[in-house]
Amino acid sequence: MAQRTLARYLTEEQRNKGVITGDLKLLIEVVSRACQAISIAIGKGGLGGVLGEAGSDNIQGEAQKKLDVLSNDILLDANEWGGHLAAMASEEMDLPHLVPHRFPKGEYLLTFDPLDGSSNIDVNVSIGTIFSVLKCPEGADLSTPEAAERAFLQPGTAQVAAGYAVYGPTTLLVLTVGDGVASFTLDREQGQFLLTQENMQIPVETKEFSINMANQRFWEAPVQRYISEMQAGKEGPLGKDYNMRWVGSMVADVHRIMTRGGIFLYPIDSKLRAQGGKLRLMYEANPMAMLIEQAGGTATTGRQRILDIAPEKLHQRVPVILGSKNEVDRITRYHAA
Ligand code: AHM
Ligand code: MG
Repeated sequence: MAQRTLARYLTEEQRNKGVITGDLKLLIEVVSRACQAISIAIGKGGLGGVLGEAGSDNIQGEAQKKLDVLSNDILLDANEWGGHLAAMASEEMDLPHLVPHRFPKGEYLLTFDPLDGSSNIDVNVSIGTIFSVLKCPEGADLSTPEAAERAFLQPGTAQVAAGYAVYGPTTLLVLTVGDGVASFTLDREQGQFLLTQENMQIPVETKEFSINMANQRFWEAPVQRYISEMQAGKEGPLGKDYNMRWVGSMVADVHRIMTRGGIFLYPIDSKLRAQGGKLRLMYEANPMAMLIEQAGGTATTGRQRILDIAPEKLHQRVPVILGSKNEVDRITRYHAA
């Protein structure tokens, strides 16, 4: 049987199932090509002069790596001329990027974290790109970047597509258009993504948790309780031994959960209280939550379904707990108790 490329998968979602429009298909193809370009740049590493600091800070006050800036530029350049987008927003830019007047404007909004897991770039550990697609509201004011921010402030339930690329031993694109989750592997010789898994499903039970234990002393009581119960293993109230994995790149940690289950937590803690959490809602938590739910998992702040949050600002941060349903449900109960 012929290999199913990403292009063919998307054409079938459009033509046979009517799940996506032609413009959304084009948008996702363009994003996938940008991810290929990012993958090539990452693969060159020290030989391509792409490692190290860029010498600038982003809106969150974090030092940008050269690859953060390069990946952001690749995504902007690839997406601004195709006529499928109204505006883009990124972790690396204070304000939305409007489509320049010389290009036609489309009906979609794209948000992305161009290179997630920045602290892992220079040490050759898996990193990724996360993206989310929204429809631009009718009559939205796109006259200035400041005004355009409002168009993006839609809950995660409004996303029409979400995905991530993970740049690991292989480069993968994991995608949902609201019709389950499919995973594509980059064939480097052909230069295209080929479908390698359809209908990804997260096991409901797990024996694996993912959290930065260095923050333990700052956690709230429900998280303290849940993690200590897992650490207590077979002899504890959960009656089984758990293992722990923390890559420190959300894409890699989430991809492991998409593949074999688990629970990922970047909860609120006393250190993060003022800023609301560590991970960003619009281009980290929301796209991951959509993918996780589409694969049968659950994603919450502990107190609210992530996809239901009404965003107040573009770079808003939120607590994130996601993964295997039964485990996420347990810690949600602990938050309610
Ligand atoms: P980034 O987008 O600047 O790379 O930050 C987000 C990353 C996530 O990928 C990861 O889960 C988390 O930050 C790791 O944080 P920590 O270094 O506190 O473990
Ligand atoms: Mg990130």
